Amino acid sequence: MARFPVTGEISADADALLARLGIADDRLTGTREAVTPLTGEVIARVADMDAPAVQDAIGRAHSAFLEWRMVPAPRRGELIRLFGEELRAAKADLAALVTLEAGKITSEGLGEVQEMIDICDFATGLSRQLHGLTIATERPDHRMMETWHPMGVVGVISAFNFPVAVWAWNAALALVCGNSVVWKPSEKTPLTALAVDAIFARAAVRFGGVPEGLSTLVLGGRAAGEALVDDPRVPVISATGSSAMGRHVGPRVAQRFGRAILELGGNNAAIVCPSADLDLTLRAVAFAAMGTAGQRCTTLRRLMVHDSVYDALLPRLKSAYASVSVGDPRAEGTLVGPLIDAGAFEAMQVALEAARAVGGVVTGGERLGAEFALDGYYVRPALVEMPAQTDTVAAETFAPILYVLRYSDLADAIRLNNEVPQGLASAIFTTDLREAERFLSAAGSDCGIANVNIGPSGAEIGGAFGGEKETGGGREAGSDSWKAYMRRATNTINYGSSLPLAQGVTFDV
Ligand code: UN1
Repeated sequence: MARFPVTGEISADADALLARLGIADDRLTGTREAVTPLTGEVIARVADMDAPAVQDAIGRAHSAFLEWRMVPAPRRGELIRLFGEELRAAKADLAALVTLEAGKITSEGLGEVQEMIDICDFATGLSRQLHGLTIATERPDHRMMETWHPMGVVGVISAFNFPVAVWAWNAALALVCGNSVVWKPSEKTPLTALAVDAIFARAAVRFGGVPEGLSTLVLGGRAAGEALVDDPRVPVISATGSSAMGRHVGPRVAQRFGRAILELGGNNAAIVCPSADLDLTLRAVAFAAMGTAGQRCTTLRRLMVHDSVYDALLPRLKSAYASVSVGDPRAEGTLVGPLIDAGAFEAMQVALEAARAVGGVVTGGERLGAEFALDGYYVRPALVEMPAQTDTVAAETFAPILYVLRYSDLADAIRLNNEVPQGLASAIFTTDLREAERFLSAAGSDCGIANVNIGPSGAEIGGAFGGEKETGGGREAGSDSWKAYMRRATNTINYGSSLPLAQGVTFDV
């Protein structure tokens, strides 16, 4: 039996958590309301920063960078190692706050904090591996090499749905690379950001102190974000959010020749082939499409099912949708918590209506539990059988809607996979080697993430994370994503006493 939180029951829990996480009282005053999606009640108030205050923070971050860049990288790694330790100690409380502020179920809240810990471990090791190449030169008595240097202040703009992990992917790498960080979190999730700021401060004390302003938090709305995006003292802006947001941020950063790392919308698909293991497929689809209440950028939004397995898979999928437990994300057994707010619920209803208007057959999608949590938006995830990939299917709606399409030829399914504006994550379910390899080939999925027999969401941090087209092209987290936070200098050294010029040019004065 699903349980829904009752309006009024969250505030006391939230107060205790905020105190345990060490957020100073003076940071919990102001006019911006921090709202829990569990019930819609206000659980705290915080202060917005205006543009001059953001500029001041950037000035301090810039000064911090000038010192920090001279600290040896492995020593910088030690700060991140300590931060990882502090995160381990605070894991349960921070995860509980993620649940209260973003509505994630307990296991996913814990997973999000684990993702922060993982990137800290990765970045600590990386701090001893910021390698450049040594390159063969064409000139005698010369040596050529490359050196990687920090960029400066890295601005991080993050979204509500991963309120702390996305910052951590960026900040852990940026800091070991020798940069300072200014973080503008979503205005929907200021409390988790304040908690992380307090946890980081504890690591900084154990480290023996860090330059003032090395990692700063700027709370606020659009004005605060724009002040960060437009400031020439911020050479790198890493922004996670909608493609609409990226369309503003990208050109503004480019205008001043800054570097943007964009991680924007996804409209992720999976293809279910005739040979697919349907038990495994069902579980993978359920997590990828309904997990995080459909509010991951990697959420599975489109499912292309081969004609030959459609009738075997669809009824099972429908019963999983009908029975998945929706409700209080803190309660054991709940798999789907609330949407972030009324706006998300309305966008979901608009998309479902548009799908119906073009022949989509919708199951689910209705609001649940409104009699308990007046302003908590709980929905039954929606499964929509679509006759074709219409405009509604091609748009990302940040809600648990899975559009299902039939296909008969793999070439068509791959075409559908690619025929949307976004290019983040994708998957194929098959036990046929040829199909799997074709999907992963240059003529296969055009996404930054392409998986076999795993859903499109839930990537681990060891790989580079991001995607193409309207997803923005940025890469974060593992592999060599660190290079985006550094500048490369090519160094040529002449240790001889003549001056041979490259390309055989002579210039004798
Ligand atoms: C996001 O939704 O912005 O791959 C990030 C995943 C997570 C990260 C999602 N590791 O689903």
